[in-house]
Amino acid sequence: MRAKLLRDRAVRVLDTNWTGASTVPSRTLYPHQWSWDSAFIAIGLRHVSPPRAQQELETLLSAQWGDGRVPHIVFNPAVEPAAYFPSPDFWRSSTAGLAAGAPSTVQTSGIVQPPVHALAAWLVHRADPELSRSRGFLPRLFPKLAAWHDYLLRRRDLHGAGLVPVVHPWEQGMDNSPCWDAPLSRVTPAPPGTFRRADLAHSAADDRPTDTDYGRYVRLAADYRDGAYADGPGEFAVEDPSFNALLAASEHALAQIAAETGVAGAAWHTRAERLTAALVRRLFDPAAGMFFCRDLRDGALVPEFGVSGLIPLILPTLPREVAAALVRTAHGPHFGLGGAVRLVPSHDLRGAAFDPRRYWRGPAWFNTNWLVERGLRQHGEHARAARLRAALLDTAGATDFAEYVDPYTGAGYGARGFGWTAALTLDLLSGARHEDAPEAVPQPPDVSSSASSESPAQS
Ligand code: 2M8
Repeated sequence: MRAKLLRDRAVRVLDTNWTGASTVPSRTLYPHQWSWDSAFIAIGLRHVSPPRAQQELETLLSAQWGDGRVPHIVFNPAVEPAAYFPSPDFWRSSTAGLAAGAPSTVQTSGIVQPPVHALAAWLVHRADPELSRSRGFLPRLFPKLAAWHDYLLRRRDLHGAGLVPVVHPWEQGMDNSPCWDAPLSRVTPAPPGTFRRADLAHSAADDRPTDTDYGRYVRLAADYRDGAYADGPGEFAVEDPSFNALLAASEHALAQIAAETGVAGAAWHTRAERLTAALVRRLFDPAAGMFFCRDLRDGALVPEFGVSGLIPLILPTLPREVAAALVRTAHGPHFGLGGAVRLVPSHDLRGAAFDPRRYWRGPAWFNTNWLVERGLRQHGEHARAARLRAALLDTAGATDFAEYVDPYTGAGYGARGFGWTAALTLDLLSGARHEDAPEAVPQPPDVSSSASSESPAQS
């Protein structure tokens, strides 16, 4: 009965946030369509309305740029520009993004977010394969998803190291993480009077990034825009474990999507394996038992324990000792899972920068916890996964689907009625999700060679 009530409440949140073609993360703080939010939202929506889950992804991908990038925000023209900053007149996608193939019919941002979409598309398909086939869902999405991954692997991997760097903290999604402090400190902030934040109208300043950091976000985005969104060496370039792990997981999903549409999928599995190998080679620190970010400006690892470093656990063929180390780290003093905390914090409990309520500097988020839960199941840690699942469901219900929570007390912060919190609650509640239990994929013949950005479609 409690589960039924929680489900009904989560469905209501998604109904409230539905605009007719997609779902906003929050009616107040985030009144447009966000890229990785929509992927997580589709993963939950599939249990309630597979057609809407399909439409969620289709709407996002209809705003894809000609060069393959999927923008991090698709703006709703019916929303007042002042409701969110940076607004369309900051990004100027249809003019500044012309050379990169930005659409002319819709306004978008020009940066990206983590590529969770192929994974979401595959899970949405699995929820109702008949409907999916009758609508030609995967055949229509497949070329777009393939172009999206090709953009990341070909245009972004400027160093040929086999991983995709992010060029703005907003691209990685954990915007204010202490992992960005050192690489961001080199960026000269845009002067305070040159932009007007909209976020502080809806949340406490103490919970949000500082004005100086906001000035740096604005500077980086404006420079990228003023260079016509061309990818080249910029002031900020960081290889991040979570972004690349999600790409690898989505490459595995793309292999399955390819096979479903009648195309041999092995090449995408191979590319996923190369990403997995590059992640371990470049970002795993065996002594720390943790993945760290690598700052490409100085080439050094950033030794901060952010939750991003636990996300590679979702990868099916992570070496056994690496997966075991991550499970230990998640349950050790830095993250406290199974002990001091209810949910995995976004940052090191012992770190100097830890703050249990400031945005991405300590609070627990539901999407990252959902990924850790999935990773624990992936590597056979079912009892631990079940405990985390129970804590997620309790906390989502008790906080009215908060955007994020204090990892110790579970007190809710940020927006309420938050899209992915409600959606992932639905996913965790659904018995059917176990049909989608992560599976080991066949080991491709050669995973040892260095990464290649060659498109499987062309090989
Ligand atoms: C937050 O990011 C936006 C910028 O993209 C913001 O702070 O205004 C992040 O939590 C991000 O991961 C999320 O996708 C977005 C919308 O929920 O909000």
